[in-house]
Amino acid sequence: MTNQDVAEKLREVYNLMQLAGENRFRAIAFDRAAQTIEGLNEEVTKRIEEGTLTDIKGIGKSIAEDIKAFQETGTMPVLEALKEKVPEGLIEWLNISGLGPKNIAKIHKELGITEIAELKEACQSGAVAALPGLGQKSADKIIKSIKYLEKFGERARLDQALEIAEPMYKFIKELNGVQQCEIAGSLRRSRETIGDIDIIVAADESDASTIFDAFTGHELVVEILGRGDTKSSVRTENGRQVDLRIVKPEEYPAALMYFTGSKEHNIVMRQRARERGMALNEYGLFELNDAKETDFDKPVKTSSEKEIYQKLGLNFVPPEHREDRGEFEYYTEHEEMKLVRDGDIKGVIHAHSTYSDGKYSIKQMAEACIERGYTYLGITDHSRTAAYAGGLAIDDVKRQWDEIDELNEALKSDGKNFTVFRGMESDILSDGSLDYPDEILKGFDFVIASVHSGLEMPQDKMMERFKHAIENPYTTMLGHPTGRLLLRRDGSKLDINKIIEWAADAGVAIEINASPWRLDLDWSYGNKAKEAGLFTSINPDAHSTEGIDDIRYGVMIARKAKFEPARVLNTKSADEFLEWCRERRES
Ligand code: DGT
Ligand code: CA
Ligand code: CA
Ligand code: ZN
Repeated sequence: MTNQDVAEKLREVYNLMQLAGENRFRAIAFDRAAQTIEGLNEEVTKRIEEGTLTDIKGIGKSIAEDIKAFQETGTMPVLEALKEKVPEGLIEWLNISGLGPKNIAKIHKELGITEIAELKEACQSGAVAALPGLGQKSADKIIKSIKYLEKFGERARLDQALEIAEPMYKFIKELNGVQQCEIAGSLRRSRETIGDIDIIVAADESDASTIFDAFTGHELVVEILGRGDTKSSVRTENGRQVDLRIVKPEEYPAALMYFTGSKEHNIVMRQRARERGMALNEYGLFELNDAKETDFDKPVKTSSEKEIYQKLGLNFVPPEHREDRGEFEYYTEHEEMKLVRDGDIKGVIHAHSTYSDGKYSIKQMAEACIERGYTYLGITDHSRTAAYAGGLAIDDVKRQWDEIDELNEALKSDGKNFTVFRGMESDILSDGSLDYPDEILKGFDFVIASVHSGLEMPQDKMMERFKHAIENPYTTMLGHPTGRLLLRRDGSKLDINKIIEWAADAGVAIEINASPWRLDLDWSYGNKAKEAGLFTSINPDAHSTEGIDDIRYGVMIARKAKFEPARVLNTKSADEFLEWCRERRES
């Protein structure tokens, strides 16, 4: 039973409770508990053994019992009871944008249907429109949302979201009447996947209408989903939804904070305001009246997010850290956290060439790195077992080493300050060993050890496998630890907290694979990594020259995971990087 398993179960309870129309606050408690368990720096099973489950904030006695029951029986009584009430198919309806749990329950009860396909039919036949409180407009909206779901799925990868958000943001920022503008929501928080894109604008009311006209008329917009006085939503070419909100200039700081989220962060912020005799909402910070209600006539003047934080006893919390994962403790005491930035990255580690499944030669990859201002490249083609990806036989490895040596000579005589390192992305074989004999491994400057097959092994086997790989003195870092592909395939079952401990103890780094498909190591292990002193390397896993630019997504995730430049290997100079790899091997 992993923390992820527990969190998923609790979230299932949350979803079913909403559909069953149970008390909202009771339902939310399960969602909060799921979130807490996901963020735990140790295994929940250990807490059960020690009997300290209820010491965790947000885990009350009753949810603790549910978790224990799950461990013992594989399910929870509360879940079983809900399953009697709510058919499974309905849960998927929650993904239909604009259809809330109340209406889902109503449609299900009145029409006796449970599948999305049935819902679509019922909308088309007029059955949904005939229900009290719904109507033709709602039915049409539901159909549109279902079609959208069928085509694009519910969430986007970071690259897909940025591809729309960045041009939109640049466009809106320059419009007449726009005084301030920022991307908010999950994208501002650098989440690994994005539901919809939220943009906030500060403008005078008299300018709102022309700003909305320009927004809905943008060339990327294919459909206008809604338009009001303060909010407008559109669907764009690649299927993503963008919400634009226009607020009064004085409301902007609070609105930006509110719509940046996360929901969990906002809940704590509102609580902190209450404790200090104030109220915080999307319109601003206000004093309370004698009846302890928000006094909208008495705003507490704040002109930036930073000032709101200060009024609530905190230093500025960077958007990446607004997840209720320890930021309140940290930013009470500290002015800031030193976080890695794009400009800190000096070298490109983890790149493939035509030797295995890359599109370009080593020389072309090196030139692309030089163009981008980097000073070294660690070429890491696949190892021999990865035959499907053109893994290198020992002869190929030796040929590649010669080519790298020659290339370095040529670079030097051209007066270029650039080094290519002999790297390898070695498969971790099923028993945890690396893919070449020691005398070959010895010849690499560094080795990334990754699992590419047998990702589905049971957790205990998988853990043994990783343990073995970490113990190997030639392993410099682990590659994409879970092997997940975002929105497509779950990763291996692993106790990542334990792997972080082992790796940090052994002086092995764990990469943040910067491909927007992976973003693995996941940011949510940032607290654990920091506590353990784990090193990372922000690696594009580039299979082409353009792939090198994925580093930016990795930097976003590394910041969210609280990595300072000193714990990121490729912020080092080429010499320092090599030195670090050697020390690890010799220790
Ligand atoms: P997403 O779009 O699913 O990737 O995630 P977000 O975080 O962008 O969520 P979204 O677009 O639904 O809402 C944007 C922000 O607005 C969210 O992070 C926090 C705030 N917000 C929205 N609904 C609520 C709510 O019911 N309660 C609170 N406290 N905040 C909310
Ligand atoms: Ca959003
Ligand atoms: Ca939104
Ligand atoms: Zn790779």
